[in-house]
Amino acid sequence: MTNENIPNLTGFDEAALEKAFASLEAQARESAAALDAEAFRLQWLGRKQGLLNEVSDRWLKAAPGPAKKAVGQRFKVLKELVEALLEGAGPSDAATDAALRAEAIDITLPGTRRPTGAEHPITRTLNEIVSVFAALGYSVGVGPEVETDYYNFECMNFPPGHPARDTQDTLVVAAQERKPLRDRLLLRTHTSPVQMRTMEQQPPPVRIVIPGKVHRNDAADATHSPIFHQVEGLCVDTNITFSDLKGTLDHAMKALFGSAVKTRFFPSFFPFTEPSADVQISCIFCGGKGCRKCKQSGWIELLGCGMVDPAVFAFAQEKQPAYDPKKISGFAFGMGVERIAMMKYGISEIGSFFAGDMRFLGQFA
Ligand code: 2U9
Repeated sequence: MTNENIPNLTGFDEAALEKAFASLEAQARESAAALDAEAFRLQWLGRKQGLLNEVSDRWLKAAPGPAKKAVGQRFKVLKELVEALLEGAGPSDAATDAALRAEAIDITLPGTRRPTGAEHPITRTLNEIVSVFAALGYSVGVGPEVETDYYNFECMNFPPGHPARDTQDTLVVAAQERKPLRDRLLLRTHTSPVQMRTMEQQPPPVRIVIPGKVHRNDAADATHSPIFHQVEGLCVDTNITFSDLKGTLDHAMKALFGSAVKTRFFPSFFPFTEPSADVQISCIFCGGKGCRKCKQSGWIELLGCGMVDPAVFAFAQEKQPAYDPKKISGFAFGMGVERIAMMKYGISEIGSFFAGDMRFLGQFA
């Protein structure tokens, strides 16, 4: 736009002034939108070539006496509009500099603190247990948390309708009723299905530990949670005896709780092992003298174990004939990770592991 855009006024009556100033206001708004602030300022407020000077010279000063006041008032409004548009116009280089300076990083301010995470106490305990067996040459296996009835129960020697199924408080997947029982889906109640899947994949010898999450429809209390973690182990080879089982678990408990710990084995029952045993360790709090933690007995029950039942090997044999109970034998064991972590860290509520309270978790950082 040049100064030729300022036409001569055709008259000084209200209507002519209204039309002339309205047109200028529209031009000012257009320019403000199109130009950066400095170009806009020069165009309208420039000392020599500025359009407002031109308007002042050609309209205001040229106005006849009686019209001067009306032109002057409208000129003042136009000038205020131009100044207001300048305030809000696109940034000049100088304005950009100022804005950047305002946003610049102040290197004298303290930095943003990003706290480092830490291993969850369950993960840590689980890894510790796994490491003890890894050092004995065991591999680590993983498998699905949603299992079939066959792998969770049937092949583990819980036949359909077996009362021991009830003791597992199983959470089942909905709408499975039309499938044959063996294919129905459920949340695994133990990690044993992974051992069976491993045997189906490879002939003996097998030495594996399976850490993982399991689910039971248990009411939550200080020591029970419907989700918890297990580490189970399986060793299958020729001539594996109950002595191998005792020696392995005695070593594992010493590695986990200190070399002074003793173990003892009591008869127990599991559908998948025969014979079965519960394992106690000498109380790690009182050294076996008797205290509140061990209910004055000097012993704490920590895990279960046994020799793999020939009926379980018979299921493995359907896919791997080498699991012939006449030729091989094996032991298995299982332990609850939460229970061990609670003992190791002196935690009284199992729910603390899953509540996500940073005051609890932060103690393990
Ligand atoms: C196969 C054969 C046998 C796994 C075993 C236990 C004993 C046991 C419990 C400990 C506390 C579960 O976490 S807990 O609630 N487990 O006592 N588990 S023997 O036996 C197997 C596994 C796989 C093929």
